[in-house]
Amino acid sequence: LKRVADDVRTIPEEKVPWFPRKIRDLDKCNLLITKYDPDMDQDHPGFSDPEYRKRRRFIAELAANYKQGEPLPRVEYTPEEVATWREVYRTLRTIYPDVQTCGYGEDSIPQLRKVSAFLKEKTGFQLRPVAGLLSARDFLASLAFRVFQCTQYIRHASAPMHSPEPDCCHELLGHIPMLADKEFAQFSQEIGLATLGASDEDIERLSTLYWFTVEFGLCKQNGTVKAYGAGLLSSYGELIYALSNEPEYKPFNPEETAIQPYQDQTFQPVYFVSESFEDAKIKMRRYSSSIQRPFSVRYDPFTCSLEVLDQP
Ligand code: NLE
Ligand code: FE2
Repeated sequence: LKRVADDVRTIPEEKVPWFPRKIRDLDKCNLLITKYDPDMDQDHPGFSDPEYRKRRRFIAELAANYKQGEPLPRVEYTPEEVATWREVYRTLRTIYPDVQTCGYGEDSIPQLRKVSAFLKEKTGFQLRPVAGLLSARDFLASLAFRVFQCTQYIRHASAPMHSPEPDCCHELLGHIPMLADKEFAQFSQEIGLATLGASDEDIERLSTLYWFTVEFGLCKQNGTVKAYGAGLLSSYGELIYALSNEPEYKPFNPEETAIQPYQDQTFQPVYFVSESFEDAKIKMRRYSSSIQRPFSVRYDPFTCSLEVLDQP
């Protein structure tokens, strides 16, 4: 209640949803969506595997107790978990031979602490552990601070080629290589900044845009359609399918893309293709600046906090 009162005081007249102002406020951006939790979802491949569920709870605890600025928790992965990683890693490497640093290889799952340090040097992004799928508002808000909320558990061994929920294979093989790219890091942060204090409707549209770009985006490179979305880069099954002639392709256009219905259960029936990544970035920026907010925000990298400027 106090939080709300403070916000109303600094931004008069309008009721703006609470949003983090300092990087430490991300400790409060932890609203989990449990629809794919192995304890809740009967269709989860781990639902009837008590060992898996116990392991998930243990790793979720580490994330739940994490406070911004602490060293990232280390997980000692079991041989079975490493075997799942190996299978995902090996299969993907047959279709994209990308050389990785910071502990990537088929024999061990990279630790978030090392990966976060690597990213920080590359693009200023850093990781924080998260217990599972987050609400769009909380997840996207962290991007404004160049913080990526990263799961640490691994998918169930019985379904290595596609998982409907994020897991460490998805984060490490899908998101991290993209977040190590300066242009892409900027793109991600800008989406995050656009969501701060936005209405529920705007959050819905921005998270749909996030879905069809950062997660499932395609773009042209020298006339060929390529995948850059993390949800594709981490799923052998969907990556092959997305680049086949089965799904429908539509040109990326934020106004239209933002209202495209989507599901996150299985492969996407529709993908959006941009002319180039640069083009996606320009269009996205234009879209974000058209969203009405009674204030504007600027990220101050020196203090890791936001400057909020009232705009009557
Ligand atoms: N389907 C992806 C995978 O199997 O890696 C994860 C998507 C998370 C949004
Ligand atoms: Fe993701």
